[in-house]
Amino acid sequence: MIKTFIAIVIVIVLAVGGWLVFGSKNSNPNPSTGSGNNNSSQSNTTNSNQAAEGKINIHNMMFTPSQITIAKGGSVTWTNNDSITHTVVDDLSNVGGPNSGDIAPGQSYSFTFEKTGSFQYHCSIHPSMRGTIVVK
Ligand SMILES: [Cu+2]
Repeated sequence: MIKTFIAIVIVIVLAVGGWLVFGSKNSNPNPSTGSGNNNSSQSNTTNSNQAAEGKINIHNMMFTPSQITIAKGGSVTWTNNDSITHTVVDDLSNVGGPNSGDIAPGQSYSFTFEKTGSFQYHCSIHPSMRGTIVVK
């Protein structure tokens, strides 16, 4: 009787083990499908030029590129590659947009955009220097 019982237990263990393997095989395609969906949404994000982060080069008295689109919650980093000091100041300076203060040559300034919208900014030292950050 004891041997029979042990044999039954072994069969049950094997069956459960097999079910776990079978179950894990079954559950694998679902996460794959899920990540496939994630991949396609990432592709859509790339196609619409929405990046989590943006980089803007300050050079020759210009912000390059002058307009970028980022995703909400993304940050933008301006790097001053000019030989003179510049700033990055939101045109509407009271809405919580970027306000860098002086960015010395070789220095960078980062700002995280938590709200959607179109943020136009300029250099307070050289008002002709202008740029736009679109946050979607
Ligand atoms: Cu400037």
